[in-house]
Amino acid sequence: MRVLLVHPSPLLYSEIYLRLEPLGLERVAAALRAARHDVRVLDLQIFGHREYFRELETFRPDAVGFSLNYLANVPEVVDLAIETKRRRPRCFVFTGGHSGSFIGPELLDHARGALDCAVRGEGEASAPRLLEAIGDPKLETLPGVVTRHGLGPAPPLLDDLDRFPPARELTRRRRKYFIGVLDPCASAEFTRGCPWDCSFCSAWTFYGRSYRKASPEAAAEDIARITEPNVFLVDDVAFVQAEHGYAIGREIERRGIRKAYYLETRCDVLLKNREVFAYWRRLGLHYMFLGVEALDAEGLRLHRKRVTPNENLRALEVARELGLTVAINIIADPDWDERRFAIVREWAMSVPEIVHLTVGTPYPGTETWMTESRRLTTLDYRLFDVQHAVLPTRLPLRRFYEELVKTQAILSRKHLGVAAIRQTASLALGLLLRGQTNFVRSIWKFSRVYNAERQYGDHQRPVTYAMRPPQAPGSARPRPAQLYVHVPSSSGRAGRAEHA
Ligand code: B12
Ligand code: SF4
Repeated sequence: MRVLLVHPSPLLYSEIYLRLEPLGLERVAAALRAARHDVRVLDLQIFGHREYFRELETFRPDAVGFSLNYLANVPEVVDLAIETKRRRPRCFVFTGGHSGSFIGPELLDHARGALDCAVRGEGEASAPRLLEAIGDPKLETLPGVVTRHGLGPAPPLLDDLDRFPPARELTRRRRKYFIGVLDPCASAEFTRGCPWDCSFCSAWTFYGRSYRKASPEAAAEDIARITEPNVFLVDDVAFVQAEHGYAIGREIERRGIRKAYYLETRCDVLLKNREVFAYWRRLGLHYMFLGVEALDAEGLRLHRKRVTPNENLRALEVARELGLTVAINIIADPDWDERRFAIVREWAMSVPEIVHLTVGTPYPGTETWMTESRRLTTLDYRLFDVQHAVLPTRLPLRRFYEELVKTQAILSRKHLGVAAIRQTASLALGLLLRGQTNFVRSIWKFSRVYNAERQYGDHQRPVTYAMRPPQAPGSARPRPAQLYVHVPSSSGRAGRAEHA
């Protein structure tokens, strides 16, 4: 069967700092190829819709699968599904991905028959089974498949993360993938899932709070196959198990691989496993993202981060001692007033780290989605991108955006401004000489993208597809299993028991 897998367009806000390869789609593509399908991947972060329609005509796919990791991409994907069915009525059209897994039935409603199904959870096992079942009523009862007849059983977890290494050869114009000065940059995955349970996050609910590891040999082999000099490790929390981090590192050393790495982890993990991060520093780790989220104990408690402000500060010190460039994230609550923004600005300017500010947003699949008692002020998917306020703001909305953008601009000037550029000038020049323009271009995009008037204006756009709001906002804390997409296997549970 000819299968076209499509990643939707980027959100402008994330494009400033990075653009990354669609690793999930590349893994699904590998599984479909193993089942002898003829697969192509099209990344609309790089190509336009015109290219998509050209693929429809020239490749003539029998099936098109869209990746829906992000809610903000829902309208685009629904529109593309409708147009695909109009042009190729016999083509089987489906979605998969993180956010899509939590809202399958509403996606099918929006598409009014143009989507044949939505796949919940990991795609490696489900997608081949799904394509095999096209035209057979048993499709409706497949694990992880949502059709207009309802939800099939919960999808099982992939038994072995080594099985389908990403089909990176299917993504074109790979020089477009970058994060900051890691330009160009590939992505890789060492582990999947997260043993913690933060209230605002759906990483743990998606994988049923399981935690799985690739074998050190397969992880190193995958890095060896990467041709780019830089690698973004997509693990939710890197090196939760120090031994696993060492084992991969030793395999990488044994193969003589030298790359620059970016990874994301928790402050308490960095404190506990400092030595493994020091080891990776020697292997090429340069940049680290730490989800600090809140500066005060009460904020951390509300997010259920299970760390203290003191641990967060100590972790920043450790990262500095290791010589890592660190970016951290703080969640701005829509309830913030001018004083709260000012406190964060002051703190952020007092530390050398890059500080990002995102807006607290209840997402389907998170605990907050059910427990948040404040009513959503919008049901526009496009505003669920952690850059817009979807809950009532204490300040008038326009003022809130002015404060947000002012804060982001001040924080960005720290690392994207002229003074900082001067420091990175030789680096930027080197990139330009190698024909890599992503980083340098990103510097100029900031004021075009972060603009209070524009963010406020985004709320006035007509809404074609409205989200289904939470059924009982402000309800009691749900049982974790009520939120899960995947029901963890016994090995997944073991991973959690050891490390939570
Ligand atoms: C890397 C990453 C990014 C990259 C995007 C890379 C890319 N082009 O795909 C960047 C940094 C740009 C990014 C940005 C954002 N991200 Co992000 N991101 C991740 C992260 C850490 C890893 C994704 C990944 O590669 N995983 C590994 C691959 C193998 O898994 P996967 O993509 O999920 O794919 C599997 C399944 O989903 C499924 N699947 C996926 N697509 C398809 C398609 C079909 C047809 C099928 C059948 C199956 C299928 O099968 C795959 C294999 O099992 C996840 C957390 C996570 N653990 O997933 C967060 C995550 C997805 N991001 C999140 C968010 C909120 C964002 C942002 C909105 C905010 C932000 N943090 O800046 C932005 C906006 C993104 C945008 N639209 O531009 C949230 C999503 C929350 C939600 N419910 O919507 C997550 C879960 C992080 C979190 N803990 O909250 N992100
Ligand atoms: S530790 Fe990170 S990935 Fe895990 S639940 Fe919390 S925010 Fe999500």
